[in-house]
Amino acid sequence: MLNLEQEVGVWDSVLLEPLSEDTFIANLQQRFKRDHIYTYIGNVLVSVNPYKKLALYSTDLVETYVKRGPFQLPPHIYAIAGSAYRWLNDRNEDQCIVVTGESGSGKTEAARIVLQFLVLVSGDIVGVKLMKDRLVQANTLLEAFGNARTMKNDNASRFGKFLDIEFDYKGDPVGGHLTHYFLDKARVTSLSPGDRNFHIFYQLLAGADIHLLKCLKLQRNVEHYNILQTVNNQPTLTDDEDKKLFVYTKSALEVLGFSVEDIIDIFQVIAIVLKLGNLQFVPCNNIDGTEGCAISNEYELFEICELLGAEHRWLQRALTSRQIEDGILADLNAYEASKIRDILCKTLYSRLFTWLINKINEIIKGQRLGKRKVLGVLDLYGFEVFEKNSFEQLIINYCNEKLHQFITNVTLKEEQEEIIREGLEWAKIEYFNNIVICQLLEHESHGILSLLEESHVQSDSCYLNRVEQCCAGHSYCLAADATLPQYSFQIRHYAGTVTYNVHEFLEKNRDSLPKEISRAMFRFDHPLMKSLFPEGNPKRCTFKRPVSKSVQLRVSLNSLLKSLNSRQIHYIRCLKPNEMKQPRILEMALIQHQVRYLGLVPTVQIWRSGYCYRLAYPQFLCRYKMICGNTWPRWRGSPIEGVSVLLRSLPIPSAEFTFGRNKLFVRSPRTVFELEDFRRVRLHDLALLIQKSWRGFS
Ligand code: AOV
Ligand code: MG
Repeated sequence: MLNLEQEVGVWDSVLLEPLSEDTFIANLQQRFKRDHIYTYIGNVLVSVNPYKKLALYSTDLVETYVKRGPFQLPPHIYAIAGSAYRWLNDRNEDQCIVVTGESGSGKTEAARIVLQFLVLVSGDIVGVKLMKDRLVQANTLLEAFGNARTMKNDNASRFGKFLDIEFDYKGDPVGGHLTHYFLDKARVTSLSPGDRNFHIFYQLLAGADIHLLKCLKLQRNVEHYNILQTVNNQPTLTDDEDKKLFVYTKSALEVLGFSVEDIIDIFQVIAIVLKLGNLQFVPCNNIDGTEGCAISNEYELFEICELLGAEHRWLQRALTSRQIEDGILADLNAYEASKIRDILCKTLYSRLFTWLINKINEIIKGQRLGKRKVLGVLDLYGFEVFEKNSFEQLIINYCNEKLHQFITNVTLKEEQEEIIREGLEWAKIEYFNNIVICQLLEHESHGILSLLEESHVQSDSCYLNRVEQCCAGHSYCLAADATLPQYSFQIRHYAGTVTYNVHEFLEKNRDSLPKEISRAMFRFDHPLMKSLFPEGNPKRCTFKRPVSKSVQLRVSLNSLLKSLNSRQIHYIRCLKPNEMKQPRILEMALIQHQVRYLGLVPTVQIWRSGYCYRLAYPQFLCRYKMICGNTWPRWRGSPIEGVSVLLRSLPIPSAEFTFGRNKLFVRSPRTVFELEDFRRVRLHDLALLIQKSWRGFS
C-alpha cells in the first residue's frame, strides 16, 4: 500500500543534494528496496520494474490522486495519467503519454495502468461504459495476438502500439484509434532458443474445448506443431495459464462485438497456420528429369483445405510450383517449396493481425460529433539485443533510436535552446545526441536502411558489401572487420552495441508474396481469406509491388513523431532492474547503463535549473487575467506588464516565475495546476453570478 507519511529517499530527483549519477542511482535503489518503484524528475516519471505484484493500484488510490491533484502525493503513475487527463480537460489540448525503456522494463504494464486509470476517472453512462470496456478488451486481444515470450521478456510486445483515446467535453472516452507498427512476424516460423511463438497459438491449444479443437482439426499437444518447437523448449507459462488466458481472449472478442462466425474464422486461420507449418516437402524427379517436390504428410494439406472448403490441388500447386509465363508452370524443389510455405504462414498471420486491428478500429471509432480531444498512449517495443540479431531487431532498434532522438530533442536540446533564445541565464548542459546514429541508419543515399532499397542490391551478400562500402568508417558502425562473425555488421546504438546478421534481410524487407499464393488463397470459399488476400482476385488486373517494410515503417514513424509535436507530452521512463526477471534484485551496473543512455542525469540538471511550462505573454493574459484579485488586471503598455500586475496579485511566490523575452516561464507543474484551480473557481463563481442575475431578470 502506498504510505503517504513514510517516504524513502527523495520523491523528486530534482531535490537531490548533491546531484550526481551516484546519488541519483542510490536514491532509486533506496526507494526500490522499499517497493517505492516510482520517482520523479520534475514531471517525468521514472519507474523501476518490481517484477512482483505490488498493492499500488486500486480504485481508492485513483480517487486519492484525483482529489489531491497530481504531484502533491508520492510519485505514482496515476499522477502522470492524472496530469495528462487534467491538461486535456482544463486546457483542451491533445495529450500523449510516451512510455520508453528497454525490453522488459515495464512499458506495456505502464500503458495498461494508464488505461485503467482513465477508465476509473471517467463517467459511467451506458455508451461511455461500453466504449471503455471495448478499449480495455482491445488491449487484451492485442496482447494475445501481438505478444510473445522472448529471452528478455515473457510478455514481449512484438509490435509497436499507439492508442489514441478520444474524449468528449465532459472528459469521457467516446472513441479511439489504434495504430500499429511493424509486427515481428518472422517468429511465426522461426523461433530462437527459449522463445515462444505468439501467445494465441498456445492459448488456443490449451483452452479450446474438445468440440472446438475437433472443428478446427487440431490436436491439443504443442509438440505436434513444428512452428511451436524451439531448440530449448522450456515453457514458463503452464498450460493452465494459457487456458485461463484463452478465456480472456475469447471474452475480449465477444465484448468487442466480433460475431460467432468471425471468431470461428479467426481461430481457423490460426489452425491453418499451425497445420501449414507442419507440411513437409520431399524431393521427387519429374518425367522430364527436372527436380520437383511432393508433400509427404498430405493429410495436413487435406485438412487445411477442408477447413477452407476447397479443392486441395489449388493449394498444393501454389505451394510446389511457380508460374514462369502465362499458363506455364515450373516445379519448385523441396527447399524452395518450404520457403514458400513459411512465407505463407507469416503472411497469413500478419494479415490476420492487421485485419484484427482494422476491425477493432471500426468498433472503437467514435461518432464524429463536434471537436474531440485526444489522449494517446505510446508503447513501442523496447531496445533489444540477443545473441543472434536479425532484420527485426534492426527495425525495433531503429524505432527506439528515433523515439530517443525525439525525446532528446524536446527535453534536452530545444528546451535549452529556447531558454537561451529567451535571454534567460543558462549554463549549457551536455548530453549525447543520437542524431548521428539516426543518420547512419536513414541517410537518403547511404543509410543502412536506405541501402536495402537500392535496385542493384539483389542478395544479402551484395547488401552487406554496400554497408561495408558506405558505412565501414563510421564511428558508430563496424563492418568489414575481422573481429565480426561472418555475414554481419555492428551498430553502436544509443543503448548498446548490436551485431546484425544479414541473412534474409532483403527478403524480409521486400516482403513480397508469390501471386500464385494470393490467387490460391483468394479462390478458397472462406470469407476471411478473400479479405486477407484481395490482390488474389483475378478481376484485379495488376499486381503492385508492395512498399518495403523499412520504407513503410519510416513513413509511419515520421507521421507519428510529427503528430506528437503538436501535443503536450508526458514521459514515463521505465528501467529494468535485472536480466533474470526476478523481484528484489537491482543490478547496479544495469541500472547505471540505462540511466546513462536515457540521459536521466542531464534531465535532472535541466529540471533543477529549468522550467516545466512556458507561455507567450498575450496567451498567458488571455487565459488567466480573470483570476487577478477581484478585477481584471489594470495596466498600461505591453502584455508583459499586464502579466507582471497579474502575478503580483496572486498568492504564489515570485520565484516560481521567470520573465523571458516573449514568454513567461513557470518552474513547477504544481504552480500550473494552482493557476488552473484559481481559474476553475473563478469560472464557477462567474457562472453562479450570471445565473443569479438571470433569475433577477425573470
Ligand atoms: P516492456 O513492455 O517494457 O517490454 P512489460 O511491460 O511487458 O515490459 O513488463 C515485463 C514484465 O515485468 C511484466 O510481464 C510483469 O511481469 C513485470 N512488470 C512490469 N511492470 C510491472 C509493475 N508495475 N508491477 C508488477 N510487475 C510488473 V517489450 O514489450 O519486451 O519492450 O518488446
Ligand atoms: Mg511491451
